[in-house]
Amino acid sequence: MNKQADPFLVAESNKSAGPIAWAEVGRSHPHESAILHVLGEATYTDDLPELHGTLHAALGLSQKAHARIVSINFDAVKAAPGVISIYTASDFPGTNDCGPIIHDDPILADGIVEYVGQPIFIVVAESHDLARRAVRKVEIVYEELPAILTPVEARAAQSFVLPPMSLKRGDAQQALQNAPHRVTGKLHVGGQEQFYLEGQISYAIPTESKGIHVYCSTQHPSEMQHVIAHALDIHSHNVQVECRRMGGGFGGKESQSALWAAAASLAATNLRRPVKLRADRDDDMMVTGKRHEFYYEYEVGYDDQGLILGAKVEMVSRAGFSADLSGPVATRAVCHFDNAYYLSDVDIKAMCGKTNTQSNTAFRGFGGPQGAIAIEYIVDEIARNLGKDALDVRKLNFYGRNDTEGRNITQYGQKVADNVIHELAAELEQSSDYRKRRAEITAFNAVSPVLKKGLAFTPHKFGIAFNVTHLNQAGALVHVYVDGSVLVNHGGTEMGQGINTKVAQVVAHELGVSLGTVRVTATDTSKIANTSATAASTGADLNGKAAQDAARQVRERLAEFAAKTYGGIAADVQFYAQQVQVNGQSIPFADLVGKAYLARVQLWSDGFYATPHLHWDSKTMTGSPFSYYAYGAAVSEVIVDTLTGEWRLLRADALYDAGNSLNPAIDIGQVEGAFIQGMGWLTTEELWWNKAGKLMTHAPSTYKIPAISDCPEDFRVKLFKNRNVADSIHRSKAVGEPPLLLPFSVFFAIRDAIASVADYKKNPPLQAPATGEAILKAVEAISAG
Ligand code: MTE
Ligand code: LUZ
Ligand code: MOS
Repeated sequence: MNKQADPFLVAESNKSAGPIAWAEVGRSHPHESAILHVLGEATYTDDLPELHGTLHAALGLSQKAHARIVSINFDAVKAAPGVISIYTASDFPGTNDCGPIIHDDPILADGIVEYVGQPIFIVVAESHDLARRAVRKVEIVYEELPAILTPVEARAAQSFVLPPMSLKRGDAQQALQNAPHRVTGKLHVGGQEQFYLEGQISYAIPTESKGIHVYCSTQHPSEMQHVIAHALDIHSHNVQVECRRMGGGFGGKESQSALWAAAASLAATNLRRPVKLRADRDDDMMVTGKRHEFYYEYEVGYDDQGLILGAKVEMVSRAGFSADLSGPVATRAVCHFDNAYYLSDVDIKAMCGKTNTQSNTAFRGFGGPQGAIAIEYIVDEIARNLGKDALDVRKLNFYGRNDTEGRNITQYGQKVADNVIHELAAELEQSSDYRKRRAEITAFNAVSPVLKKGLAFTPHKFGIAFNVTHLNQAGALVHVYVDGSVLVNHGGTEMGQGINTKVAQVVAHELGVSLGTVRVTATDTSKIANTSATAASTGADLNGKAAQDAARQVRERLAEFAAKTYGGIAADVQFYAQQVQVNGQSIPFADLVGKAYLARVQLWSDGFYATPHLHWDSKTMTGSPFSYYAYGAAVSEVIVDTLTGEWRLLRADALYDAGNSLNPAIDIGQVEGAFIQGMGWLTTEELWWNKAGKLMTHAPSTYKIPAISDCPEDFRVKLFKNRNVADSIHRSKAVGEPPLLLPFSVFFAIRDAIASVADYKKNPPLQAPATGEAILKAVEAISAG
């Protein structure tokens, strides 16, 4: 992998030169837990020392996709070794529900089961192993009901978890009629398992007077607190939820950690003993929701150059049996159907198909990738129909650069005020040698009958902010201790993405101290109240701003104290390189803090941030839901064996707009990770349910995520030099989700390689994931006749 020179190291070596050169943000600091990760010393929930008397739970799961439970016989479960107790839906003193928005999501099935894998009961036993063995001994009599197993079936039956959504601008029908050319088609894009390395887990410890302390691997401690409080019918102030870190979340622990947290809490409260519930991989995959699979039908009109004149699309997602976050996911899909392209006349419909399968949920990109891949598929077809290079058609359709150029209002009415896709694409086209390699590949394919190479360039534009406006808020606490060391707590959660490192950098920078003196503690609902999920890529944006606000208040008090003590005015006091510059004197930060304490200056503060200028009308699907856009593009080159369907990614170049990156090393890591994860989604990761609705790909033996050997040997990831137009934290941009769209280029490179079989004259009907089987089918389809 190519490492780019770190421009920020220059500033680092200069750091005694003064406040201009000194910086703790914008530098490639290692992840705050990097050493612990490598040594295996980072504490995950299951690594916490267990309290004396800890018991272990396991869940009993439905074997039917849709059925009425006629009877349950627990005799053999009760008689199994080590079993302490069993709980069912009726044992919740409060509401048996963990739905994050709509309350249609039972924690334990009550009378009716709606998918294979749905939890029905909890068994508590003396060990994890005994609990797991005992649950299997249950005898359940079901009366089977008709099941809906695919989104297409759901649409046919008008079975939806929410009313369908619609967004129209202009007159798509008229535009289609007037267009010189039209393309129509269908596309199917599969779902994806989050496959966090650490599975779902909660460890619930009863505390005095109805209290409960829950250690939970979750992106959303406050939501866990609410669900537990409602389920147990106690106040939120009785519930403390804590998460030091997750071994990955990827959206899968935004809402769906709640079931495990509530189940463990119910058992712990009843037994007055600590209870741990840890899912093994198969149970985790059988129970929890995944990325939404989407099915699209589209009709698009375009001119001789490939300019899109009108577009109609209908999308239906696999929501699963309950709503969960399917509504906001579909909304984000609708708001990303444009991707980087201006669509003057559009008619978009989105439906959340209710199916008797796992309730699908957040996964990196949150519907954005599903919206954008549809238009990319269409643009790819337009280019092939016109015999043009797809990059040229893409560029032609890009949003306008500015007001003068126009073409800069999205289909939902937000102005694209920060467009850099033209410059970014031009830079990548150059640095990747796109044109030269295109010619080489065409020449290679002409003489290679079986092995075919493919190349594709795909751009993205991704809206940053929760599309549910009120979620765009965050809080933080900054404590400066008398010795000058700093402790930070914020509402975000660490899932490996480096939020704690970034927030610590922001605080260190604000106080002018080195990163080493700042420590970030576990996320805890008793410290910051009413937090949003760490999601929508906004973690560092929101919590960074909140922590900066808190640190600024402490600094201002210190500046005032310094001016009072040493002379001069507070506004002139500077904090950098562990020193405080006041009235011509340089005082070590820790010395000033010690003196301020004796003078009874408050050395800690809270901070708060709410993203400004956001609004959204969900009825008309219009407004300005995003704070800004993050742009990127990638070029991928593949080689495909058209006889076996095997393929390799030979080289990938990615350019990502992280604004003024807070930490270039972490951001490059995020881009690399998202790229490979997205590549898995579109290629090898296939979710497959059998005719009875049972997910058969529920372990790594049958569900193939990318391995290190699937990463391209030649992987060139760079950050685009930019500065956020929006007033984000140090003008950086979010990085968590958007780069998941970069490996669209892998999928379209595979499609390009397949197209060469028919001399680039036909559109291969390649569906995602492009498994070996899907590739062979597409080759066969265009080879015939
Ligand atoms: N990176 C790692 N290592 N592990 C994760 O679970 N989740 C992704 C992304 N990057 C994830 C990750 C998702 S889905 C989101 S929304 C963002 O991180 C959340 O973190 P941030 O907002 O702080 O970037
Ligand atoms: N919207 C969004 C959401 O854009 N991203 C999210 O993760 C999310 N989560 C809950 C509700 N809306
Ligand atoms: Mo990320 S899907 O917003 O947790």
